[in-house]
Amino acid sequence: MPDLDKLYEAVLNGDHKTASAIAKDAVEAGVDALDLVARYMVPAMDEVGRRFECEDYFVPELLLSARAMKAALEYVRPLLAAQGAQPAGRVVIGTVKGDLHDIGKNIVSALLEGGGFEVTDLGADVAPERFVEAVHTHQPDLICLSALLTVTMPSMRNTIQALEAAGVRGKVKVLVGGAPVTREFANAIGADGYGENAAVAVSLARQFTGAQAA
Ligand code: B12
Repeated sequence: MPDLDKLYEAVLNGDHKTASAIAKDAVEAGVDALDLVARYMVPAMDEVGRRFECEDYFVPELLLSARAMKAALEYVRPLLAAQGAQPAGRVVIGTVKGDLHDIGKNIVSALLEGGGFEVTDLGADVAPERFVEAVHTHQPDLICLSALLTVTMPSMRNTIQALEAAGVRGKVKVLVGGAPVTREFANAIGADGYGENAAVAVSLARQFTGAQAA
């Protein structure tokens, strides 16, 4: 069994090779994927954020830690997805325009896949019109919007307005999330739901589609 505290340290220190190796060993040893993410990887990124705030870390360190997180997620993500069962509905997900943060969005996406949803991930920095286009192309039940910057939160409102203008708002439920997003903000912009983490995203998605828990 690998030492999982070293996974926390590897993400914190931006050591992508070690993060990837420990995640691979852990997955092979049968460690629960959600546990790996929730107990070691996300807390490491939280600490990265704390160090960034007090100027112990700068953008290069953020990038290295993000790379280590992604390297570890490569192994964990398929397992999160495999924890699911029946197709429960269709979801289009993306980080809104102007925002490049995609780690949380990727976790939400993987857990939704794990919850049995068919997920179309539009990536990061997604313009409102691309979400509208995706509604036409994929006919999702839900749209999930992620934002990590206070300055990109208005892009969530713009996206909802674009869905309204295109006449497709009534066809989809819109869930929003990301560290600066709050329930009050979600209500104010006319979203259907707000989730503070990926697990909540899955349970809300289930509520909206009437899907049963996997
Ligand atoms: C990693 C990181 C980066 C990386 C991103 C790499 C990547 N590929 O994602 C890089 C280095 C690129 C980066 C850049 C910048 N960053 Co940055 N970054 C972070 C950091 C440290 C971690 C974010 C993260 O991945 N967290 C881990 C994930 C798992 O958490 P999460 O995203 O919150 O997601 C969870 C929930 O929120 C929720 N969720 C997320 N999305 C959704 C969606 C739905 C629908 C639902 C229901 C739930 C949900 O579920 C997720 C899992 O449980 C945060 C600090 C922090 N603690 O948040 C700063 C932070 C977000 N960054 C910040 C800043 C300022 C920047 C820059 C402007 C820095 C600069 N000067 O250039 C740029 C902006 C670039 C851009 N245009 O987007 C600030 C934002 C401040 C603010 N209030 O706006 C933060 C808060 C750091 C700080 N304390 O100052 N950053």
